[in-house]
Amino acid sequence: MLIKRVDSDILIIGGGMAGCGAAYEARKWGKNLKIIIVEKANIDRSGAVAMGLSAINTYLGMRWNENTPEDYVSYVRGDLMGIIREDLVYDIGRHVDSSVHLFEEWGLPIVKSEETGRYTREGRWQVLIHGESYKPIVAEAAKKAATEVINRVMVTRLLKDPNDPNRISGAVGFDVRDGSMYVFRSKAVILAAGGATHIFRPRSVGEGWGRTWYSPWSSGSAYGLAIEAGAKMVQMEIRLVPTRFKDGYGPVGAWFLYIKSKATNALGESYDTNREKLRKKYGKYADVKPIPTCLRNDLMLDEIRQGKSPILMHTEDALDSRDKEEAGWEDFLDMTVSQALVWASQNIDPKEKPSELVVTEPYIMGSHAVNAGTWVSGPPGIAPKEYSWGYNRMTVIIGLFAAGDAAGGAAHKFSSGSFAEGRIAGKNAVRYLRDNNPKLSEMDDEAIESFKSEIFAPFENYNLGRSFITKKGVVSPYYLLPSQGLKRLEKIMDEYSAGVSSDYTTNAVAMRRGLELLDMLQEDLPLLGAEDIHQLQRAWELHHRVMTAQAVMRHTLFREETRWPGYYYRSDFPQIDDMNWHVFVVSKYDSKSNKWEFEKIPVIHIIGDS
Ligand code: SFD
Ligand code: AMP
Repeated sequence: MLIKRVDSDILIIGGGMAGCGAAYEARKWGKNLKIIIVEKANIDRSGAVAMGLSAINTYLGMRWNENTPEDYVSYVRGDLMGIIREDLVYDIGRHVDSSVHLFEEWGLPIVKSEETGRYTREGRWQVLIHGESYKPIVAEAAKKAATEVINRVMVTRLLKDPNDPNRISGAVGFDVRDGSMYVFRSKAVILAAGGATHIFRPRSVGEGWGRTWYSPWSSGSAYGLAIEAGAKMVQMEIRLVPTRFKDGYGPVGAWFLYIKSKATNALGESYDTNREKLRKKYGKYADVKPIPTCLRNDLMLDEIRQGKSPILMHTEDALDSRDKEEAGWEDFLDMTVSQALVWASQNIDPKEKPSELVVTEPYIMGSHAVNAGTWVSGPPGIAPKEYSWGYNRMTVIIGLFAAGDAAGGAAHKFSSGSFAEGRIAGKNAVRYLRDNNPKLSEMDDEAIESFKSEIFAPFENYNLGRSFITKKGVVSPYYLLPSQGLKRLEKIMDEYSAGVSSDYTTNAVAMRRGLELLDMLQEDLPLLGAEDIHQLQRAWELHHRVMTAQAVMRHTLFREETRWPGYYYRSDFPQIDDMNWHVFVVSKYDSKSNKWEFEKIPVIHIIGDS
């Protein structure tokens, strides 16, 4: 077994949008630092932007006086039903435009008006791009900035200083191609390992099981790693349930905002702007503009519950020009090719026929219309003292920073905001190193040996148990295969934590039972078996997903209200309860005692309505 040791000043875990931003900015401020990116795939096409995107969803347009950071905070606060870290959102708002300008400088084609020279707006916050190659373009800059990009290495665990259990000291993982072990020692670590899919059972079944809207390789590592290290987590109860084109999971933003396509129920009635209906149930939240994403779902779910499905997107009425037709196809060919394939394979010409819409299974993320993730310190001068204990974007673990999906509290970052937040984390990691001059921690051979046994235990289990297998090598009384564990996880979350099959609804009794089952699954994780390195990666992805799911279910149980109707409902607390729950739910897991602690932290409004 080859053990590779890598020491660095800054270790960036995950080379997606946030990780690339972190490397770029850390290099700018730390010219001589050793900056390593460790990425489980290949940075050129890794993460949620791997396939490309057709829009940049967060661009304020400050140089043309289109929006201010205050406007942006007001928008994000409205969409999240009031629960955001305004300091973090403001910070992204004031920095995001410059990141988009960098992308353009690096070669990303942004669609522009020939008359004004301005970027063409998809909507108030979004600009259109020809973005099939978005990720390779951004990766190029990160590769130039980093001392080294170590591709195909999955991080399994964060390490802390043996003499200071609240200080980060590195990470361990393994090469997903040759199986060697990696031991990283680093003075600072930036966690940028993306969001989580396949926590909940997807709508897709059978051979399409892997098909989800958010990338299937977003395996919750950012959350699993942080939770096990003892970081505080916030908003893990909120889950993104986006409206999508059925089966191909094509996004709807460009269709609603740019192409101006309309959706109706099966009877041809429009339903998605009915504020009166919302007002009766959710009071003042019905008047937020635009209607919050979760409430748009609520309206759609209402139609479906009344038997008025399918919900139809009337592309046939909207594609009335060559420009719109091209934009419609490019939307999918740039970022969700599967939807174009659904059209081709099902003989759907969008100029002729409407397409079905659905609300998807839930995803755990920190960058779309939700804000799950680590609880991070805010920007000096803006963050109130309750949100400020250290360097900007540092978690409660000293020297551990987070950005993108990994960092909680700030929603609507999308690709550009995640990159911008990575830059903020990168700059502040350099500042932390300069101010504190931390040393690399000692690591003895015994410790490395024990991490090695932990990482490769699924091989051991497989080799010991394989002679007892039944059913053509699939079922063993001595081990659990990763896909079996994943199906178990998805079923538990789907049925007990408000997934699709429980109509996005749960209650305390259901969740307590769900937690019993989740604990049993967790007890079984040391028995995972892996026949090869690929399965070893699946085993560790499952491990991180289960930790993520623990946080999701426990947070959902703790928040006794229905804050985001349309994302999930608590049947035992069906109302929005501002008196008691206009707060953040923050958790901390202690891996030694296997105990979770919860606290309520106030939501402090620092930016007025614009
Ligand atoms: O409209 C480990 N997103 C969109 N953003 C936009 O700006 N415009 C759009 O049009 C967008 N749309 C969209 C989007 C995503 C997807 C999948 C589709 C459509 C189909 C959202 C953005 O993509 C998203 O907000 C950012 O990418 C988030 O950035 P970040 O850095 O937080 O996550 P990442 O890019 O997925 O990167 C994570 C990286 O970590 C790696 N990794 N590496 C080592 N060890 C481990 N254990 C690891 N675990 C993970 C990953 O491989 C990855 O590289 S629309 O539909 O919303
Ligand atoms: P989506 O394609 O659903 O991921 O959305 C892309 C962008 O458009 C995001 O910024 C969404 O918040 C926004 N968006 C999508 N649908 C609507 C809508 N009906 N009204 C307002 N904004 C929307």
